[in-house]
Order: sequence, then C-alpha cells, then structure tokens
Amino acid sequence: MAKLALITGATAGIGFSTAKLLAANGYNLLLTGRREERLRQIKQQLEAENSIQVHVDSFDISVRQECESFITRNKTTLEGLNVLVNNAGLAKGVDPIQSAKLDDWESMLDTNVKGLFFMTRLCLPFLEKSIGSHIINVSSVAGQWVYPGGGVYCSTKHAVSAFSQGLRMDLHGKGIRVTNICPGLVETEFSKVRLNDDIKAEEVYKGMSPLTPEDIAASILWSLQQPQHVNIQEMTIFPTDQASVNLVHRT
Ligand code: 8X3
Repeated sequence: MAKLALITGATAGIGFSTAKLLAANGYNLLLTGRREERLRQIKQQLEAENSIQVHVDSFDISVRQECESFITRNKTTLEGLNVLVNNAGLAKGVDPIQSAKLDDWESMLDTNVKGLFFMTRLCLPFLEKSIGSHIINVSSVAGQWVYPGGGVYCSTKHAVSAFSQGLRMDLHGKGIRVTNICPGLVETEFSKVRLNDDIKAEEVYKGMSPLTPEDIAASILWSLQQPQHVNIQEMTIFPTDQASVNLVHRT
C-alpha cells in the first residue's frame, strides 16, 4: 500500500520540491501551508503527473488552535500517516538582538518552534500506529552554529535540534525514525522573507552556487529510503561554495 506523507509549508521551496519528489516516488500526500489557492494548484498538478492521491489543507501553523483544528478535520486521512516532514519555517530580520523587532521574534518562535513541536505532538498518535514511521525535521546549519544578526533564528533551529534528540529518546524502541536535516544556503523565498527586500535577497546568493530545494528534497527521500534499521539522525548539507555559516566563496 502507498505510504502517506504529511508535508508542512508545502506551497514553495523545499516543501514543494519534497512534495514533487515524494509524489514521483509513489507517496500519497497531505500538504499544508497558508496559501489555499496554491495548494489547490499543486494538488491538481501532482495528481495529473502521478498516480497518487493528494490531500491539501490550508491553515496557519503558528497558531496552536489552527493546528488542533487541522488534526480534527483530517482525522480520517491521518489514520494512514507514515511520514511527517516538518518543513514550515522562516527567518525574519537580521537585526542585532538589542534592536530587533519582537514581532519578528514572535513569528519565528511561533512557526519554527511551537508550530513544529505542536504538529509533531499532534501527529504522533497516528504515526505510532504505522510500522516504520519517520519524522523528518527540516532544520538548518543555524541549528548547529550561530552568526551575528541570527541569534533568535539560530535559537529556534537549535531548539529543533534538541527536540529531534528528545524525540529519538522518548520514541526509543518504537521503531519510529527521526531525521534532522540541516541545510546551509538554499535559494528559495527564504531570504526574501527574511530581508523583506528582493534586491538584497538576490545578493545573498550572488557569485556563488547555492543549494537548490531539489537538493534538500533528494536528501529527504534518501533518508526515507534507507532500510528500517538505519536512521539518518543528522544531515548537514552546505553548498560547495560555503565552508561555514560565515564563509562563502564568491566570484
Ligand atoms: C538557512 C541557512 O545560513 O541562512 O537556514 O542560516 S542560514
């Protein structure tokens, strides 16, 4: 029977690329995000291109009650859940901590930390029913290192790392795998959202070859495809042109 994967933040970037790749590999999908119309288009596209079923549901993952209502609305579909890809996340601002906007912090904390934690907790009763379930947390190299102007974004991703470790311990013996994926620079809408300036966002990737969302989707699929006794706990993926969070080679 085809496996069912729930992907959060599936309307663009890594989430959308992962949806496309899993669809091409025979997964049924439950896709979430905030843009309802975009989700409907994706459903149409992926069902036309693949022999799979795509369910979509739009809601705001940063609001706990919306996460809870999503689960209630989708109880029947979720009964067959095998894979949870916690992809939704964002960075807002690059201001130093002493002058940063609290609204930016709240948005990152509510989405990257609370949204991911709540969705995981709410999906676990379903994941525990399937044999060989797998949780993929899309974190960041910001979950391993910290850089100036990224104090709070990096804190949220460090929290994802700690949560992934705690999950593995609490689920120990249940056969549920937990993979924490930590990409460096990936060219998506990420920098546009973070900097709120399209020109500055383009400069982030100028003169270097960033990762693509397809690169990260491939690493997610590869983790899922490993035999059940193999759990890829952490994957750190930098572009060849990026040696560390602060060291980028540009031509
Ligand atoms: C995105 C990568 O290096 O901008 O999570 O923090 S980085």
